[in-house]
Amino acid sequence: MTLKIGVIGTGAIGREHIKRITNNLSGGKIVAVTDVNQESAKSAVEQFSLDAAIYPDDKALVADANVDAVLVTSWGPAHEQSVLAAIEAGKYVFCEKPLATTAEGCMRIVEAEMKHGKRLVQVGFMRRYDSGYVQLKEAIDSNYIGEPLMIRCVHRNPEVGDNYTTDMEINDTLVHEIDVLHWLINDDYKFVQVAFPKKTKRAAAHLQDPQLITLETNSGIIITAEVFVNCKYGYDIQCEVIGEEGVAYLPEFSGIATRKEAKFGTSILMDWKQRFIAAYDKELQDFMDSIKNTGEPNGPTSWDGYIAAVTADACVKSQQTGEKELVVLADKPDFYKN
Ligand code: NAI
Ligand code: NAD
Ligand code: ISE
Repeated sequence: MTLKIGVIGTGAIGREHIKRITNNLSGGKIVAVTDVNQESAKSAVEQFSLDAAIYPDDKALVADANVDAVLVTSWGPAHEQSVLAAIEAGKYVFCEKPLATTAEGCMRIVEAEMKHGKRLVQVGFMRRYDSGYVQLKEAIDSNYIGEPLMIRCVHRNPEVGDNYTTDMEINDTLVHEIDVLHWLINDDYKFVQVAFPKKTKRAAAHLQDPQLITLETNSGIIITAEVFVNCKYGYDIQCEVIGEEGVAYLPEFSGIATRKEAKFGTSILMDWKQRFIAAYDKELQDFMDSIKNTGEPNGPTSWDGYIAAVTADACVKSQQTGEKELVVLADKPDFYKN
């Protein structure tokens, strides 16, 4: 069975996903596209020589009987409407993060999915498919480093555009750590606090960069996460889990090492597209395979999207108050318990 996919949002990651589904993965075919910028939708069809219908908006695309599943890769504030339309039509959805930009929006999606009666939605938290994070999880789950006590992580981008704002350091960037870390340690967040260190001269006037976020879990694990999106030198993701019996590190992205002109070195990537390329492949392959084999997607759920949104909201509140803020989650419905 080939899963026939409609794409909503043919920008940067929309095209990356179209390319991998069309050229690298098996079991899926792009049959429809839309973008608020219709020229972008047309040019994506041309760029990848797709045999795909071009629709004026998400509703028309979702209504196409030929579309089995929807890939939502528009900008964050547009996600909720497209995901709800797909659930209403009983279609599968792979939605890039964030699931919705508010906790209330995520809850509306959770409720719509539960009303539908089976899982339809997978959220694009691809780090859970990255082999480095999978190895870290194995080290924790097998008790190799004992009880985790603290985690230190770093999320650095070389630069961002002018439309990137202070809250996006949380909603757009830290959101990956928010998701992958609670999965890694199987714990939920209780308190968060955001501090603003000295600002880099490279950040736009309106942007507070870097930021230092502290997350405290129910069991008392303390996580410190640095987000620095104008670090200039590269795309750098680090994670160190300090346990009672030892310490585990996320592997560095491996490239060749060189010795030249009295220096020994390896390169650092510049682009998120490359750093998690294998994880993006795996998450989408898993989405298509699990629908084919079990009738439901298997990856991060709408509930994971909700947890990320509630935690991000508390961080954004702390950006404004400077205080430690409580993370208040609703009780997890049985529907999302494995
Ligand atoms: P982008 O700005 O390159 O592309 C977004 C596209 O969506 C644009 O073509 C825009 O015209 C279109 N669009 C916006 N609103 C729309 C609507 N209502 N209906 C249809 N099309 C609409 O953005 P980019 O970088 O591709 O990001 C898209 C999404 O992917 C974001 O949610 C972002 O957070 C996520 N993302 C995830 C990454 C990951 O590592 N998982 C990496 C990069 C982006
Ligand atoms: P982008 O701006 O390059 O592309 C977004 C596209 O969506 C644009 O073409 C825009 O015209 C279109 N669009 C916006 N609103 C729309 C709507 N209502 N209907 C249809 N099209 C609409 O952005 P991007 O970098 O591709 O990011 C897109 C999404 O992917 C974001 O949610 C982002 O957070 C996510 N993202 C995830 C990762 C990741 O590592 N998982 C990386 C990058 C982006
Ligand atoms: C982008 O949207 C992503 O998801 C990338 O993974 C992240 O590193 C970047 O900061 C975001 O803007």
